[in-house]
Amino acid sequence: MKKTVLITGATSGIGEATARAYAAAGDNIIITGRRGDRLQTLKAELKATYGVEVCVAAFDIREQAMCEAAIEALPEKFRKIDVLVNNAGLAAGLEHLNEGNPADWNAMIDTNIKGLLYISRAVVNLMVQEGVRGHVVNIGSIAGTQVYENGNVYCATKHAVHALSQGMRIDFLRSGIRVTEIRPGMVETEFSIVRFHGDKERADGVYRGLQPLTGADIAEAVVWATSQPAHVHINEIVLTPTAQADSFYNVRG
Ligand code: NDP
Ligand code: 8X3
Repeated sequence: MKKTVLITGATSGIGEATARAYAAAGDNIIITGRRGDRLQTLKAELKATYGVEVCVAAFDIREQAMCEAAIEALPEKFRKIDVLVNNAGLAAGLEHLNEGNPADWNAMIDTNIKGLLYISRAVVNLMVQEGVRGHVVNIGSIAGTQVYENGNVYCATKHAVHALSQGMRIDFLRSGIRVTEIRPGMVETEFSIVRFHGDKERADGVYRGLQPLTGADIAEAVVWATSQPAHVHINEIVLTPTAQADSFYNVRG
């Protein structure tokens, strides 16, 4: 059956690939992110290619009022949201804690934790109000259970996503809302460019000598997890490139 899916952070990487995957499956989508021009381009492409309905909501997920206003303003035909994909997020900086930039910490904490909370609260309340037994997918990370040198605050935010996913699974039990945490290792997106504040060469070095995952690999897992029969609850999926075992071990050719 056709679903309505809201994906945060659909302007690039995993979120954009997830929007494409749901549209390809014939589902209607709500795509969000700050870069409205990219969202409009994606909307035009997906409507033309797959004939699905696409709603664009451009806002900064760090602003609670903007999150609530965006959900309140959804047109009638997009209000029965079956799936929320909490994907918007970032790493900013990679240095020892005492050398870290508090502006980077705030960006990560405000986006990866607080933004996820604001949008989840608004969307889950709408699911309950509309009588939808929905599904929340949180994009966590292998950094949600492991901490590597210089990863400090980013890893802490993904540990928080891991804890919140468990908490949501308990709190939404009676509403019949399922919660899946998808926890990738290395995925080549704009992630490292953002982490290194636009230094593309340094970002490329992260993936040199191994084949990383793609946004499409993660999207496939998201769509699969949300396509299971009503009695099946996929709690968690951990995906790494074949050349990566965990946050510490990988092989490069
Ligand atoms: P990208 O940088 O390619 O995409 C990040 C997305 O998040 C963009 O669409 C961006 O949109 C959105 N976003 C960031 N900040 C905000 C904000 N303040 N308000 C609204 N949207 C925002 O990276 P990925 O696709 O790799 O990252 C997606 C998720 O996957 C993140 O949560 C990341 O932590 C997680 N992840 C990534 C891994 C990787 O190796 N790439 C591995 C494990 C997890 P815009 O800038 O237009 O606002
Ligand atoms: C992103 C992957 O290894 O940079 O969550 O933490 S990593």
